[in-house]
Amino acid sequence: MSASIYIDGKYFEPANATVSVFDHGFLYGDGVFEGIRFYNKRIFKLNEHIQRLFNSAKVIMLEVPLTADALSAAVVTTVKNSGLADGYIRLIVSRGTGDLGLDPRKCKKASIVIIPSELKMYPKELYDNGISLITVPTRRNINESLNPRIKSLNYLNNILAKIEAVQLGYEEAILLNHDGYVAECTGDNIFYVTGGVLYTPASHYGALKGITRDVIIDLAKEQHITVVEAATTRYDLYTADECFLTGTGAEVIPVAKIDARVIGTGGPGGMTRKLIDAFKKLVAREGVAVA
Ligand code: PXG
Repeated sequence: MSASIYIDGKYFEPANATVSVFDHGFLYGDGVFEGIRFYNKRIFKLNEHIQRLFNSAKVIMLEVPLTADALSAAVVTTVKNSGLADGYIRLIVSRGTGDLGLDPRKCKKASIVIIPSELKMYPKELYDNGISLITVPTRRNINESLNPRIKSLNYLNNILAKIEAVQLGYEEAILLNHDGYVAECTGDNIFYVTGGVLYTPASHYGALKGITRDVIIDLAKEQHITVVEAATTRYDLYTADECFLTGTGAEVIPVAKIDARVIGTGGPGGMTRKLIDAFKKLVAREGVAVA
């Protein structure tokens, strides 16, 4: 790959794209990030990702050293420089370089990193036949300690859940919140269909307000499907007719089994297929052009 990783206004070859060991993103997970996709040289929902990044930064009292417009322009230029037509971008704002103490006042300026990369997805077989999920012991962070709506660099909660799922032989985990309601998966939101109605856990139950989630809600409404952001129990998932996950990485992936219960027919259901179809059409035509 050519020189293509953006760090604080300069571009670096991947091998030379390094940050300080005193960066508080590294020392403490003190920062925020976004994962963004581009399709055919169009960056999907760029403005929404930038807005969510600024919201995350605001909540952790981190000043982003560029305006939203300048940051968007940097993302566009980085994608352009990469030469990739389809791919994935990791946009990171860390508290910046400080000292070994956790006091963020030592970090004089936040640091911005933009990494373009090739697409990465689950294996095709899972899109065709559905993924199997397992509920894991690790609970989602409570809103009052680290609100899951903040897309922070501190992903240990999700990583522990991922480790637990992988050790049990599963690719993805369901995290419950502190009260035992379904929150989301480690890097995806969850939807389910019962009686023709589309449900997803409301974000205050411990879910990131996913951008793909918002897109699916809008696409469903366009198709006159009733969408309910609900309190969700595992019972609701086990007895659903259909279930699928959404996320920038996974896009839309059908769920076949949850905790060894077959969901509906065990393969992608009719509403899931229709929404995947509509999603594919949308990403092909929408997005901020890179050209
Ligand atoms: N929940 C969590 C906890 C996430 O991190 C989503 C839901 C889906 O949100 P979007 O806005 O993407 O529809 C996410 C985001 C990756 C990767 O590399 C993906 C995410 C986070 C970190 C890494 O696949 N997904």
